[in-house]
Amino acid sequence: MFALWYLTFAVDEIRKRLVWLFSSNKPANKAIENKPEPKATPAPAPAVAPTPVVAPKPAPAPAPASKPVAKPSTPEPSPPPKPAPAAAAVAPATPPKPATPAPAKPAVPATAPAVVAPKPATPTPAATPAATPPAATLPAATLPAATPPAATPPATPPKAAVASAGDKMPIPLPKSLTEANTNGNATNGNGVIHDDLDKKLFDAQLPASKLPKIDKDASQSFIKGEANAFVQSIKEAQQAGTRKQDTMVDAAVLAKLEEGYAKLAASDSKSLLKKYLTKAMFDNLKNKVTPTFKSTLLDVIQSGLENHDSGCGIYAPDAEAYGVFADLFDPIIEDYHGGFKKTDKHPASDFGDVTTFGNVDPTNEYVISTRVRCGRSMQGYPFNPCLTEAQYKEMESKVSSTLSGLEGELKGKFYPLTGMEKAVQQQLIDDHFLFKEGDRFLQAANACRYWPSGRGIYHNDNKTFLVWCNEEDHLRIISMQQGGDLGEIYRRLTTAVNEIEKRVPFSHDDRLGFLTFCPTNLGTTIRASVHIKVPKLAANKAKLEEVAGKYNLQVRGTRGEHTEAEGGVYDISNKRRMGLTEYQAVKEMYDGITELIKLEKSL
Ligand code: ADP
Ligand code: DAR
Repeated sequence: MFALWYLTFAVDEIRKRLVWLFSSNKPANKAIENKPEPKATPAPAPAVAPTPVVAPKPAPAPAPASKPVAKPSTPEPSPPPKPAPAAAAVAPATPPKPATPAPAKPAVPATAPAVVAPKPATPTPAATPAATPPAATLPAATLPAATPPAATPPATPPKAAVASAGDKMPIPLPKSLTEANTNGNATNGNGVIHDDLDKKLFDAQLPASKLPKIDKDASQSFIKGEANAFVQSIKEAQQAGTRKQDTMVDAAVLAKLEEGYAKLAASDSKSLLKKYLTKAMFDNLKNKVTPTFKSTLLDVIQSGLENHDSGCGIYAPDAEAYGVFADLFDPIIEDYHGGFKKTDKHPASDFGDVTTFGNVDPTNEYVISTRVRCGRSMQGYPFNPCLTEAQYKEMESKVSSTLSGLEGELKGKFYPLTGMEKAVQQQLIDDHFLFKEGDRFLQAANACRYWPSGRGIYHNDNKTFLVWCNEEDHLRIISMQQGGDLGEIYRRLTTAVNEIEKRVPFSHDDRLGFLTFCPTNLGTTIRASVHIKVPKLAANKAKLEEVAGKYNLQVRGTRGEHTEAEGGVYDISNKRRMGLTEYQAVKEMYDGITELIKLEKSL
């Protein structure tokens, strides 16, 4: 009789343990704060410990045989923990993300393009980053596809994951998972000391003579069955834990994503973002973060969510985003760059024979000015949304000192935007030498924080060679002059890029080429443009765009993207920058403009 009672009691105890151990009401891991709190250091992904299993409140020892106790009911699952406090809504001017250059490139699953996270070229003496958490706790984005992380909870789980006292598990864990505190009391894995009664119960032992005689065979098969069930439950917990690691995006970010996506879906936007971000893709990407800077899908698409008139609508907050969010970047890149597939590889840099280009308008009838620029990202630094004010200033200082070494026609001076007289600044903008301020697309992409800190322009005396610092890209290297002498302008640019690359290592990806903030500028990053008047062709803007499109040319307003032509002056340039060399991109512009001028003459 007693044996049956004890067996029932034992089964019930084990069942209770299993119920508690895997009840879903245990406290979840604290979601990683994506924004807006600045992170102290660009920690490698924080230790996302599996939900720590709180060591149990020792089960009451079976009462002495003489006093059968009432059958304990299955314990009520502990009350659901309070949801983690939602981070403040992501505001455009969110404070910085991590403070120091990205650490060495974290592993990225083979399926993603091997985007090279910028390697610190000369790493600044950063605060010692937190010890890299065991691989098993890195977010899924950097975990090899298969193995779920080990279920072994850390000896001292992070504070945020510590269950509250009310969640004490009523079932003793193996000793290995509990830690005795200094005064010898039994404690749970979080150092919570049981009260005295628990201790007495925990220490109470039945005398051997009182232990029930149990049918060995029955107990063996029972224990085997329970043990298998227990192991299965552990495996399920592991899978659940792995799944949880994908869910590392803050509730406020998710809410903003859902709201923005719904509005975009309902809009008549013609952006590439709307064209390619399907609901299924959105749901698949919305919980992902980049391993080093924990950039989210919101960081990638917020500009396009806020500006439905975007042409593209997305930016890469850091280099790893091109890999983590490749499902979205790849089709947009393919569409924008005229067919650069995710299996394609950008060719090696080749500026070709710079003497082959002449003047696109030798009689100076149509072309007012010609400009060739390329973008560069400095190794060791993420893109705008992840930069701190200190990094902006550090980069400005490096650019200024690097360029101060240039000689000959490239010799010039760096002019920080900070402190620049408004009249001087406006004149430079009006003369098309300096970038404009307040670009709403860049603002929505978090590219204008701390403005004007770290921003500036370098130029030679003639303003035919200029370098923008930290506008949209870390650097824009520009060669320009009045008239249509593309050959001279291109030669000057090529010389400048080669000179600067001797002094500054730039972020370059084996598949994507030179990395930039906007995917429309990847690869060669070259835009060769003319300011041109073609009044007959422009009489019908749609016709002008149609003809230009045949030559892979892009027609824009006088001040570039999203601006109108002033006095009939259009900015016409090569559209694609990937899947061809620098030389080929400029040739595409040279040939197309030559054809447009021929056509204008023929009308
Ligand atoms: P993005 O490609 O990032 O849109 P651009 O490199 O086209 O920016 O630079 C845009 C700025 O360069 C605008 O201020 C525009 O007026 C100026 N610009 C572009 N092409 C020319 C040109 N051929 N002559 C003079 N200014 C130009
Ligand atoms: N506002 C962005 C610009 C895309 C291309 N131009 C750049 N990167 N300067 C858009 O999506 O329209």
